[in-house]
Amino acid sequence: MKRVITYGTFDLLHYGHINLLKRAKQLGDYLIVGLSTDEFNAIKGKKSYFSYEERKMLLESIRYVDLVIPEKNWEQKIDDVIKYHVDTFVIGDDWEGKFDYLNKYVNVIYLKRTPEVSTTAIKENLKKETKL
Ligand code: C2G
Repeated sequence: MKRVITYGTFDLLHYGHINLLKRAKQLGDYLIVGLSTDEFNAIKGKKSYFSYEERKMLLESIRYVDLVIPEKNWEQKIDDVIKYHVDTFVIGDDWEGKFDYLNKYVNVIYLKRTPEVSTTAIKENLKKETKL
């Protein structure tokens, strides 16, 4: 069984996230998602609209996702890939190069981000519309 892992906040779930998760699952048979906790989001400088529990429930309802674990810090990835016997780490290419250190343990793959959609853009557009 080929196991794949990815990490993220996945707030205001949109088709860019789904495109990523779908392609991630195509790289193996079992997909683990390290979901950023609300506390780790604060460290990342993000405040998500949905709580960790709400974002976890959404992710667990996606057919491509087999397991959701909490992402609490930047340092846990090596332990995670060992603990969960992961073969491949995958993430969007906005992170290109940032996780090459994991190459010692797993395949590291950066997938093309889906252009034009982002949680930030959604929030900005909604703000604009409500101002009209
Ligand atoms: N993504 C994408 N296309 C978009 C938006 C996001 O492919 N239009 C991908 C990102 O590249 C990432 C995943 O969807 O692989 C989740 O995106 P975010 O929730 O923004 O994750 P991020 O805040 O980048 O957290 O330790 C890693 C971090 O937790 C990643």
